[in-house]
Amino acid sequence: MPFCLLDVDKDIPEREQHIYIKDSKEPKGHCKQRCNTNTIPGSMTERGCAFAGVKGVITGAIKDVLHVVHSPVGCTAYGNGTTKRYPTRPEMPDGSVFPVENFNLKHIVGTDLTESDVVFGGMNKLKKVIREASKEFPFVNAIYVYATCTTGLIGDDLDAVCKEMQAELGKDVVAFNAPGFAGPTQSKGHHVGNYTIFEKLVGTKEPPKTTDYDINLIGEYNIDGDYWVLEKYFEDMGINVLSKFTGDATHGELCWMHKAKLSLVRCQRSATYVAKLIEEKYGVPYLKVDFFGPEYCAENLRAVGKYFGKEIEAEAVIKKEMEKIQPELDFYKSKLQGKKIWISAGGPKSWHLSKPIEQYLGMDVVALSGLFEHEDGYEKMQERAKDGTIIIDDPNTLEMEEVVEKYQPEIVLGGIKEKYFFHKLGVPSVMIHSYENGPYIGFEGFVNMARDIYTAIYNPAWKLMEFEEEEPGDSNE
Ligand code: CFM
Repeated sequence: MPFCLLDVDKDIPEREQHIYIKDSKEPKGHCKQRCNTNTIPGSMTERGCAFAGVKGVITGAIKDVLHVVHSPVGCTAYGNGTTKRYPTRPEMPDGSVFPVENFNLKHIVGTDLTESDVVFGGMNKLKKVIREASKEFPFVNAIYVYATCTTGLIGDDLDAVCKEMQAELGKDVVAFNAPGFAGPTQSKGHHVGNYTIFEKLVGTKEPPKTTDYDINLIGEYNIDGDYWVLEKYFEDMGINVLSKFTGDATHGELCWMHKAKLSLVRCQRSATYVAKLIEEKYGVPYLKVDFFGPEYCAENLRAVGKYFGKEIEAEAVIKKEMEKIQPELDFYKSKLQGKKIWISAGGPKSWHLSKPIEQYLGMDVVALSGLFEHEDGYEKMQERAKDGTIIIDDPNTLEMEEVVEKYQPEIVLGGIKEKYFFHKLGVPSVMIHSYENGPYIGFEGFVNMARDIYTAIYNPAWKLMEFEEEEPGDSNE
C-alpha cells in the first residue's frame, strides 16, 4: 500500500492514513488519503480554525465593511489579518470613492470579553460595541459580526443581536456563526461564510448597470493583487467582472451576484458552495477555472472566451502575455532546472502549481502537502504528482523535519508559520499563501513567483550558514 508511516509518527500510527507516496501502479482513486478530519491528538498541526476560515479568507478581503469580532481580545488581534495581504482600491462600483484606502487591512473591532461577560452573557456588550463602532466608522456599508469559541460556547445569539442592530442602524448587520470549534479546520469557516452570504445577501440588491458579458469571479481574494492581474485580462477580452467573491469587492457586489451571466470559480476549495447555490436558485451557470501557470491560464481564458463567443479576444490576450514573459521564463528555467521543491499550501495551490512548476521551470516536485484539503483535492494532487512524491495531509512539525531530511527539498513553498522553521533547517522558503513579491497568478504572476524562488535559492546567505555538530554529552541543561 502506498501509505507511509514516518519514523516520527511511531506513537501516532493513525497518521499513516494521511500520508501517501505516489505509485502509478495503484488504480486511480484506489487509495483514499484520510483528510478533512479532526487533527489527531499529539500531532502538532499547522492548521487554522473555522473563524479564521470565514474572517481571514472569505470576508476579510471586502473593502467597505467593518468587522466586529465577539471574543476575548486574542481572536480579535489575530483576526486582524496581519499575515494576510489582500489590498483593496477605494473605487466603488457606482463611481464614488470609499474614504479609506485598504480599510480592510487597517481596522477591526472586538468586544474584549472578560469573565463576567462569560458568566452573565455578552449580548448587551456586543450591542454596545456595534453602536460605538458604527459611530466611529459611519461610512461603512455593512457590519459583519463573528462568533468565536467563547461566544459559541456561552450561546450568545448573534443573529438576534444583528437583526436588532440592523433595524436600529439602517444598514446590513450580518452574523457569521463559525466559532473556531465548528469544524476540523478553516475549511468549515469557508463553508459557513458561503452559506451566510448566499442566504442573507445574494439577491438583496441590484447592480448600478449590467452588460451581456458580466461574470462573478468567485474564490479570488486578490492576494497581493492577483485579482487585478485577472481583471486586466478580462477587460482586454471585453468581459466585465460584475462581482468578486471577495477580493477588492464591496458589500453591494455580494448582494447582486445573482445578476451575472456566468460564475467562474477560482479557488474551488473555499467557494464552490456559493457558485452552486447561485446556480440552483438563480440559474447562473458556473465554470471551475485555474489561472496558475501559463498553460492553465491560457486554457481557462479560452474556455471563458468560448462561453461568450470571444475566442479571438482570448487568443489575442494569451499571445500578447506569453510573448511578454517568455524570455524571463526561459532564464528562470535555466537556473531552476532540476531543483527539488516541496509545495505546502492550504490545499488547492498545491495541485494548481505542481504541474506548471515542473513544466515551465523544470523543477523536481518531491513533496506536496495541504492543511485542510478534501478528498477531491488530494485526488488531484495524486494525479498530478510523479511516482515517489510524498503527499501529506495536515503535516505536523516533526514530520516536516523528517521530510526535509529524507526528500532534501532545495526550497519549500509554504506559509509564514513554517517559513522560519525551514530557514533554521537551512532550507529557503517562499510564502505561497500571501506571496513575497506577488501577484503570482496569470502569466506575469508566474514569472514573479519564479523570480522569488530563484532569488531565495540563490541568496548567498545560505552559504554563510554553519551548523555545529553536537558532541556526545554536550548539553545546555
Ligand atoms: Fe483557496 Fe486561497 Fe487556497 Fe484558501 Fe488559505 Fe490562501 Fe491557501 Mo493560505 S482561499 S484554499 S484558506 S486558494 S489563505 S488565498 S493560500 S491556505 S491554498
